[in-house]
Amino acid sequence: MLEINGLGKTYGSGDKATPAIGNVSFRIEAGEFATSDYMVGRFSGQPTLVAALGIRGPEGRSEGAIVAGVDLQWVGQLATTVARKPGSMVLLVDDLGTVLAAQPAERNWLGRRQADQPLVAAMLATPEGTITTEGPDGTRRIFGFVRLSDTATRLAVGLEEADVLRGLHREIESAYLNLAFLCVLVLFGIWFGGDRLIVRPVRSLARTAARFGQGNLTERASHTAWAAEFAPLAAALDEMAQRLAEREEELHVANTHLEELASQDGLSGLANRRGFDAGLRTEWQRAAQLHRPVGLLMIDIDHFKLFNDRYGHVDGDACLYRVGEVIGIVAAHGGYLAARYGGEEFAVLLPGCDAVSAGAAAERVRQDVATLAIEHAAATLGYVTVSVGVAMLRPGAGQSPQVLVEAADAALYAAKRQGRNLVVAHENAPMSLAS
Ligand code: GH3
Ligand code: MG
Ligand code: MG
Repeated sequence: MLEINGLGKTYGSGDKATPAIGNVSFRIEAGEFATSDYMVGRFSGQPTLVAALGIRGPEGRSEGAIVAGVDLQWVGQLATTVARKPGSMVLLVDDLGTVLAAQPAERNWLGRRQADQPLVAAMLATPEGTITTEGPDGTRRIFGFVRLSDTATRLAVGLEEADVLRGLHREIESAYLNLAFLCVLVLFGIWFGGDRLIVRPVRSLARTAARFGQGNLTERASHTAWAAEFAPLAAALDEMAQRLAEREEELHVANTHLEELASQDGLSGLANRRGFDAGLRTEWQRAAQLHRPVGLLMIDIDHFKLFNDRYGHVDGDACLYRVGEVIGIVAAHGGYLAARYGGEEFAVLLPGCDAVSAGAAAERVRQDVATLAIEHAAATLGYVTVSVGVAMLRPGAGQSPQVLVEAADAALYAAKRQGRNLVVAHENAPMSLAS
């Protein structure tokens, strides 16, 4: 054990005596190192520490000590450097809680033991840590502290809490602003991308599909350049349009065929009553517009009931067919419309025909049927004949084509009354006909 007597105080390992400025003494073993409390140098007036190291002699006994005064001014300068930030504080305390240095300098703390202060107590309690508390100037700061290695001193650096929080708030605000900007950017991207890449193509395809629906089947969706995702849809639409167009064509052909069938007489192959009525309506209107007459022949087989009774219905049908054939040939020759009006009665519509031509066609029919010489034993002449009524009318305003039919019927009735196998013109038909 080595005792160094200085100015009345003794320091050594385990010695916790309160230091008195100007008085220092150490009691240390050889090889031991000890430091004094904070003092203010008598001559320099600067904060000072005294450090001592026990020296071991050749026989292992304590023989002396190295004692040195440590000028703590550098600590103050270091603190000044660290504490350049406005509102910050640097504090250096020894292991007894004595404030060795403080920046800014706090006279009421400097050189005094402040072990009871929350900050100093925390610095003494653990080798390093943080604490938010009030410093000697009453300002709340966030302190970080650490025990300096190989010494008993602790250094604390504090930043003004309000300042730190202000900075934090600024950073949080800035982070929120960045986030909001990013969100706007992403939303804009989604809107722009969604509109360009999805909404517009879908609308365009919908328009094309709508045009298909309106019957415009010649359009093709694939004529537009589509994104890869929409190309199959466009191709499918085109295929659908193609199929629809084909179906429409088939339907049109079928309808035309049906229309023809619906207007044709199955036995004679001539137009049936429906076809005749439609032709008559059309020709009647055209004649009204062109101010020209329409001619009509009504042809009826004479004594056909007797024919059926004698030769049977099948032969009756065959007779109807042959008579119809003759009428068809005469009509085709003049560009007229021949029809089976009903039963054994035929009609020939003669649009834009003059009286002479109408009379000639009627006579031709009568003669050609007679020339067929179809046996009809029950008839006066012994073969099949027809009677023909001829009418020719110029459509009056609002006049129905039925008047033409009635006129031709009346002429036919007259031919029957006058003995059959005759051509008779209606009284309004201005023509002279052989009877
Ligand atoms: P008229 O000289 O006055 O015309 O005497 P008609 O016997 O020819 O006239 P009527 O009206 O008395 O008889 C018409 C006959 O035509 C009755 C019917 O048996 C026959 N007939 C009508 N349609 C057909 C048919 O499609 N096939 C057959 N075989 N006969 C039919
Ligand atoms: Mg008849
Ligand atoms: Mg008859």
